[in-house]
Amino acid sequence: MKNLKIAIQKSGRLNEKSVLLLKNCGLDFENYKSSLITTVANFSLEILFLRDDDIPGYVEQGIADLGIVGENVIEETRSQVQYLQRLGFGRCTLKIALPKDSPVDRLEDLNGKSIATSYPNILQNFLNEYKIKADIQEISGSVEIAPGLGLSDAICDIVSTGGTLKSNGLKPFVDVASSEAILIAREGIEENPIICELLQRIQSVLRAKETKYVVLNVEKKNLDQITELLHGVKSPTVVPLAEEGWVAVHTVISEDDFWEKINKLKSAGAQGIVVMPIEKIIM
Ligand code: PRT
Ligand code: ZN
Repeated sequence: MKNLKIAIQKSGRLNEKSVLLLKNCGLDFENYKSSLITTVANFSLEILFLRDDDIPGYVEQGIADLGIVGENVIEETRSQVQYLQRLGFGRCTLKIALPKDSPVDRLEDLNGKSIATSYPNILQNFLNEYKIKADIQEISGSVEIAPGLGLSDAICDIVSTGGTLKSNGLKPFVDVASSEAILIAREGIEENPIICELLQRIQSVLRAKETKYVVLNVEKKNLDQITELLHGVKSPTVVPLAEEGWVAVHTVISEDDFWEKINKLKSAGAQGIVVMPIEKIIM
């Protein structure tokens, strides 16, 4: 059978986490910085290393079967691809930002103003939705310096920590879109058994990342209260301890409400709580 191809970013913000995700799925490959393509030794897959902007187009045209790329790039290129899985990294927000002393106060104040961006399509959709007529200045990089140069009244750019806006005398004004890395596939290929297998592995890695393995000791008289607080993969495993009247409880806790749950367990009498990372959860 012909190998499938997955396109990931060659270098940049998504490269390292894309490579790590695939390696955590048990795929054995060399991450050659210099080559465009590498073969996975133990899975029917080749990896293409590309500029992120090219990935949705390659997948749409079927040059690659799968891709890992930011939602912002997929939406901007308006590519017809399937969203297979949100991957939880590369999170950022596309925002309109203004110079600190800008008179713009409400969204309508953007009428007649110019906005510099590398995301003209997403921005145009947003402005259409709110019936705002602004002048979009498309520039390919360093968007944040446009207002200072007198090129525009505002910018629309990716923000993650907000540090870049701040150091350029800009303030966030409104969120246009949020984004994270997405596993995409070309239309009609989702049923392929190799893709199903890879997707299952990816989902088990993602599930494991969202959870922690917890072992704690508790006196038997407090066990009911503890098990009530825990709803793990199934019910918790309870093992007797050498000390009479005590048990060890093994369970899985989600990352979301982790500290809240740990504090409740402590209040309910849990002691010697050990927390461990989980590599994979196979359902
Ligand atoms: O070379 P190639 O074309 O492949 O990469 P690139 O330079 O176009 O993209 P890259 O590597 O910078 O980003 C890849 C993807 O990461 C983006 O498409 C987003 O989906 C996602 N991402 C997450 C970000 C950021 N966070 C981010 N902070 N992409 C860009 N930024 C930039 C932003 O443009 C701005 O200049 O970081 C600056 C703002 O960051 P803060 O932290 O100061 O707010
Ligand atoms: Zn790019």
